[in-house]
Amino acid sequence: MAANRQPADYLPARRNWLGGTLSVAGWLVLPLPLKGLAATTHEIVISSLVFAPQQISARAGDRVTWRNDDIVPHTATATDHSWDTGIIEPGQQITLEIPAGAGAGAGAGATYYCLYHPSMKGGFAEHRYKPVFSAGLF
Ligand SMILES: [Cu+2]
Repeated sequence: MAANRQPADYLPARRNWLGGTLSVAGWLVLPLPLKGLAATTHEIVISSLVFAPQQISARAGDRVTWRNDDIVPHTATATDHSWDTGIIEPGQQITLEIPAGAGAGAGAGATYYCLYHPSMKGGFAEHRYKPVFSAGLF
């Protein structure tokens, strides 16, 4: 005759099993979204009066480096003048950070140009985070 088991007889075992599963799931699953949110540094090379790549897909918290391989100075200046790298001398590079709280938007701040050579243009495609580059120089 089977024992007349009460719910309390197997409840603790069940709780342990669930607890163990949640604990393992926490280890396996939690780091993945965090890894996906890791900040990226995007490098833009300026050469022959061209920003390359011309469009980048950046997110809030990312860093953007402009490296000037030309023999003349350049800038990366927001079309709406909301941010600016300042003058990037030949052979120099400047890195700016998009603040973690920067909002997404397709505003004029998502495109930029060179103050000295206005035909040089670049922008932030896809996510189109308006890069509110403050004084984040590195
Ligand atoms: Cu220029």
